[in-house]
Amino acid sequence: MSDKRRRARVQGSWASSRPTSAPRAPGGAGGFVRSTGSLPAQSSSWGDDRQVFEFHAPAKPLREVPAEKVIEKAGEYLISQGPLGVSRLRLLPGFLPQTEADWVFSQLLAQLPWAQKTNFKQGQAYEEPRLTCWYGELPYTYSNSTMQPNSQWPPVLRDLKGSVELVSGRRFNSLLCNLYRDGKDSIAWHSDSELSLGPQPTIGSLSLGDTRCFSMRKQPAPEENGDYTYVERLKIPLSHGTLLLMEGATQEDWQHQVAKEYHDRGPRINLTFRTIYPEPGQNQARRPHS
Ligand SMILES: O=C(O)CCC(=O)C(=O)O
Repeated sequence: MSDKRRRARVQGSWASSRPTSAPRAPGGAGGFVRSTGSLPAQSSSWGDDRQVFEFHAPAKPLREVPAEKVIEKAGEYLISQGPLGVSRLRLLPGFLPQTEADWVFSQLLAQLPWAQKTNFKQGQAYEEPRLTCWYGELPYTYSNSTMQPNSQWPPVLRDLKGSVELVSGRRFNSLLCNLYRDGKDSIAWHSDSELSLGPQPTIGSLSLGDTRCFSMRKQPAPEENGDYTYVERLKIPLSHGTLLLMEGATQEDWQHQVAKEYHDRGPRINLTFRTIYPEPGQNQARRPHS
């Protein structure tokens, strides 16, 4: 029986039985059962037919949907450990002090060559629900559409790359910039796992502008057949000037998104520093983003 059906039976599992043989809820699950046992004489104004309810713990624990965890304090977080190794996040709120973050945000908003990229899914074109631009010596392909090489790094982006390299201990050669114009702009569930990023990439993600919620969900085990119902979930509010480093097996073992919101949000820029490797032949995105 499926979990959803078992839960449904537990909720409706009333049964009556004699108190001498311990009654059980049907299906081996827990619940209240009705019995026709006698009550102590002083409280039995209704006679022997008065019903009592007893709780019986489930024989087998029900499967819970794990509660979403919120990460908002500065620190290093080992979010999982599996056959591919450890998945690790490092969160640094205030990585850029407020006045510097304000200045960088206004410069980038006004000066970067923001454009709406067209992606393709099963041969159908669709516009990304955000604006982007790309810096790096190599092209970057995802969702069957390629961002062309662009080596014209503005000095402010070169400086930021240097600062993120210092704190992460990694070198980056590329940068994907995202502009969420308002709360309706978003990025769908995906992982940064294109072949061109190599195995276990470190991604340095710097946020500027309005706070948006960065959500993560664990990849389900193979026996779940792609069902994300019971996977672990994390929520990380990314505020102005915050740096998030994703390291180790995070891209293999987790997905992330920034969902659309239904209340007003101001513009937000996200800079994701990456290292891209040349690929033999065509770059292929393994998982699409929209
Ligand atoms: O905007 C963000 O925080 C996430 C961006 C992202 O997931 C990506 O560029 O792959």
